[in-house]
Amino acid sequence: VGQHWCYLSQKNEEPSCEDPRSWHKIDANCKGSKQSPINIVTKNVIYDESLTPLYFEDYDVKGSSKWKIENNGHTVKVTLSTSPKIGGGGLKRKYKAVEFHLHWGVQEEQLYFPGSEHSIDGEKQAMELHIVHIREDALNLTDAKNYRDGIAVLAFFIKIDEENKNYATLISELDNILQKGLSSEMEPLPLNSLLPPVYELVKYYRYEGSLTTPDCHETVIWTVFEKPIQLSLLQVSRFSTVHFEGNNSTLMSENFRPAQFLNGRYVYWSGA
Ligand code: B30
Ligand code: ZN
Repeated sequence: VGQHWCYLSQKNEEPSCEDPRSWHKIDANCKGSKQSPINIVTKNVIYDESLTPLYFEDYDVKGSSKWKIENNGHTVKVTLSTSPKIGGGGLKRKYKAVEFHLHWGVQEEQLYFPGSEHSIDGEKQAMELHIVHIREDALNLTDAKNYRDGIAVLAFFIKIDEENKNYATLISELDNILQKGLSSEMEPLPLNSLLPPVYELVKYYRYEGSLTTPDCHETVIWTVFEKPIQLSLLQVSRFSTVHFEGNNSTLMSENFRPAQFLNGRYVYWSGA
């Protein structure tokens, strides 16, 4: 069995790594029947009136302890120092946010090839932000995996549009984590400052899936919001200045898993 997993964009540099087509060799979960991400086909979604607006608790609180931003070799990940919470929206319990990270595409000349993980009617967006939440009573992600309803990820599309000044601090930190294993302490932000305004978050899709990287753990409660976050092309392109490995390695780009089969699952929609 190969030693570690990678994205397709890393194969040139590391021909022996396991790309998404062979992640099942790393962990059999990855060939399960409830995998993520998926392409959401809007004509097939089921309107569900129980999918009321989520509530966001302490998402507006700027903690006093620093956030840890790191390059872990497959994404840029920020570990939170406070525990903003979500509930409602058809969730049967409260969940606390532990980290967020992003997935993105690649820029060639003035063109940006989208790198979101989820897509809607086959359309991908430039990037995707994942806020990873675990059950309130779970100690960490590993502990949360012991429960069938242990993990809830909020997914936000990022679309190229106007500059978003609320991302300036985060993006300026990228210079400190250009190589795998590097991390930096950053000034915390209110989490909601990175998201569209809450009244724009009433329309979302809900389905049961998995983590999108090995171990591809099922089950994860996915919430995919319709309203995208907006960043400028310059801001989006800054994420690809970090490397997958060392200084001379491939630039981190196209760090997404392709869409997985639905295998009879339903996707629910909160409605207009
Ligand atoms: S995602 O939101 O489905 N993309 C993990 C969390 C969320 C997603 C995928 C994976 C996760 O925490 N995985 C296990 C831990 N990772 C740790 C890490 O931060 O770096 C271990 C690993 O992959 O094997 Cu790399
Ligand atoms: Zn993710």
